[in-house]
Amino acid sequence: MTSTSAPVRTARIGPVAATPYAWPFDGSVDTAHTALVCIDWQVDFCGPGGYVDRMGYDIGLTRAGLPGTAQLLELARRTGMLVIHTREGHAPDLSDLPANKRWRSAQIGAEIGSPGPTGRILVRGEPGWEIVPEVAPLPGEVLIDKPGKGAFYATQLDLVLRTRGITHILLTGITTDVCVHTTMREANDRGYECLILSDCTGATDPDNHAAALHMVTMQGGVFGAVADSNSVIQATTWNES
Ligand code: C5J
Repeated sequence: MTSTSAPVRTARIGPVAATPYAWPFDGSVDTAHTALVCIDWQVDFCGPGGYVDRMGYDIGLTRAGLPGTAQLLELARRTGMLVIHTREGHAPDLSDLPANKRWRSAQIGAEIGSPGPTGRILVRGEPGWEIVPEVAPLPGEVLIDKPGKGAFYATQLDLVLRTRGITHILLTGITTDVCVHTTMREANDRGYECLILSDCTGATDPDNHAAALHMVTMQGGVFGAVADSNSVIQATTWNES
């Protein structure tokens, strides 16, 4: 049987103009070994009536990274990168919701599991848990459902990355200082070479966004490096076919 789908032409990324070093550390990487990880672009974190909105934070801040992420998604799909989307959420019976996480969310008036304008907050299958249309997954892209902040904890992410031969990771998503940072730290400890995209992320507090990016640049790039989406696009060149 012959396949009807044309093979995707791959490209190389790097060196990317990044801080504190030109990314990646090893000069460049084939897109076949690179994953674009899109973290928690869910209504609950950037849509009206969702969790972040219910806590009283400005969803304009968490939505700020959507155009840059859409731009990188287009690049990733065109050049054969592995595209991974994550979703934070809990089982409808809340059996995977730690009591302290539930209690804290109640303190700020947005108890996880309680009903609201976008369904039950942070519950799998509810409208608020879905990824927003601007960066929605395409059929065949990997979806990782996680109960916590880091995308490696209690998920199959590491297995998926290793099975697909991924060594380098581009990080987008929300929020910069919480789920994106936790995931970047987890990935870095596992040996993945990480780049966080400043214009493809956002936090509920602008100073926290800036501080989270700044932290990455310490110690020669303690968790990897920081760049923007245009720098990645400019540093991408097609492989000879
Ligand atoms: C938070 C996340 N902030 N996706 N989750 O609770 O960053």
